[in-house]
Amino acid sequence: MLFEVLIQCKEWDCAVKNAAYWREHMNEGEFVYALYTAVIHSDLGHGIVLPPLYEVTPHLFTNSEIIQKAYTAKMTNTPGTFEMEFTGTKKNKEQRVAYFGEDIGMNVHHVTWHMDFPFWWEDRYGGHLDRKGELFFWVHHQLTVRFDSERLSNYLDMVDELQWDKPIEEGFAPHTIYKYGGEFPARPDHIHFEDVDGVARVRDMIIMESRIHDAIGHGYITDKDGKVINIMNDQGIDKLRDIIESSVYSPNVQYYGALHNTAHIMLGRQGDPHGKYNMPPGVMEHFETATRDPTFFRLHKYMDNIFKEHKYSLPPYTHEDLDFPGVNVDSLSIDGELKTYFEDYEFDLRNAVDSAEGIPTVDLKASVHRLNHDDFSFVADVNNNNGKEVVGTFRIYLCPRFDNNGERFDFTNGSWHCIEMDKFWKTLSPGGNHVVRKSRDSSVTVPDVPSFQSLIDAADSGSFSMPEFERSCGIPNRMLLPKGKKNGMDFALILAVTDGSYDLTHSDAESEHGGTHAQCGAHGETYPDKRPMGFPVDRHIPDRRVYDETTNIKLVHVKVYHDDSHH
Ligand SMILES: [Cu+2]
Repeated sequence: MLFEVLIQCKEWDCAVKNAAYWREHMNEGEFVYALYTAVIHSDLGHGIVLPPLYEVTPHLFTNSEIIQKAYTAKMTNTPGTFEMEFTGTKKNKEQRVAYFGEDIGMNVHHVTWHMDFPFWWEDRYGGHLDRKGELFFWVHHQLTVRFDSERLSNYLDMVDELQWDKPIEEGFAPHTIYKYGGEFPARPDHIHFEDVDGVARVRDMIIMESRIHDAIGHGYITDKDGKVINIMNDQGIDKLRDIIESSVYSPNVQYYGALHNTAHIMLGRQGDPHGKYNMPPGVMEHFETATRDPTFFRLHKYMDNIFKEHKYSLPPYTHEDLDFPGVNVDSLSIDGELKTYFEDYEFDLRNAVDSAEGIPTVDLKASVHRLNHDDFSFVADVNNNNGKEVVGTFRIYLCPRFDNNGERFDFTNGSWHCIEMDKFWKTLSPGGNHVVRKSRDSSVTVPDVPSFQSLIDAADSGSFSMPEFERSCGIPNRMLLPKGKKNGMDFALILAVTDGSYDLTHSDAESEHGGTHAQCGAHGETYPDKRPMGFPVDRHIPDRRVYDETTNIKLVHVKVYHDDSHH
């Protein structure tokens, strides 16, 4: 309702006065969600930098131990900084990778992605969101492969997919509390899925899943009038995702249901499936908190395998599909060292506690461990023998080479686990081109958002121009690299340079399209790249010689190191 009100405001006054009024009259979680989503999508929102959500609703980004300490500190008027530990103990091997699912910046990326591309979006709000379904596939695929890589660097097997008729292996004790409404419910290990009253039966989930497998097997979706929509093409993934999420873009929600959204609620309610204990919604039911629960990644592996089934049913790329005649990548290397480390970072907890007129403000902070890496550059020598300027699309991927048993991935399985590092366009002069691309400029990432207080200070000072922070969707730049190993973790680094005059949907080759387009799209515009997301490693590769013989694609081996001396 509030989003409808705000998005229909044509004047600043209308938006601000409604926001001020509803702030006093609505549930604060709903208010924040509606306001953020409206600022992102309204024309009136240009130039606004939204404060980091972990400082607006800290309850959803930190654990109950920290919140208790903050309450005590506030009541006793004692400022404090509280060190935040990741949920659980070392007895739980999943705890080794909790730094990823509980990373405050990664969670902001995930929430904001869902605000940029709401499942309930209708085009009457402000136009069609280009390739929303495919972006959903791609951003969650990337979270999945990234989590797997983090697991490998911590000597854990990659995630197994969730199955409705098998026990949910990992339990989860969230140690997270709502501001109003009690503790998030916990779930013990090895429980069997139960039907959830008022949501779905387990059988319904299996039926929905099999209808989707049928669509993939047939190569078409059936819309609500019985018309057939072909998915055996580049656009198939977009349509498939629309029916799985599902979004308002689904052509047949009656038949295909909403596998993804319902699965989140099913998982969130397994601690109290029949409402016997009056527990509030689980972490899986909020975008802010979902990735804290290891089953988030099981669920998304399950979804991801459905997409893989579709992608691998398409014909493999041929040499002609991949080739960029006259362009050779002669060398590919890294300037600097690929090195990760953990750092401590403080964020403000003042919004976690209540305040009132006349009560002094008390400085309250949480200190968290965050993954970071040294800056580096990708360096490539690209030869253009076309005798004229051409535009190249540069796609860079980093792919783990070995599984947790030290078994080397073959080309086709390994390529499905590739992590997107960057995508950009460059004009190539005739002859040799020495291309240097800084890690900080990656179109997959966003820089650290300034703190709420520094945004308030900037606004108070009257000079406020921070276009680089306007978008919060994107992997935090400090997390561009997956965690390495002390003695180096082995990756394949792949650069594919393809023909920009074919791929690029815009005319300006050197534009950065808002900086974070690879997984978040170019805001309000057509997705800049015509090719399927994940190209050219998104399909079955029965014969790797097709790639080896394509001179505009280069693969080299690199190692990512982890420095654990930092703290
Ligand atoms: Cu999600």
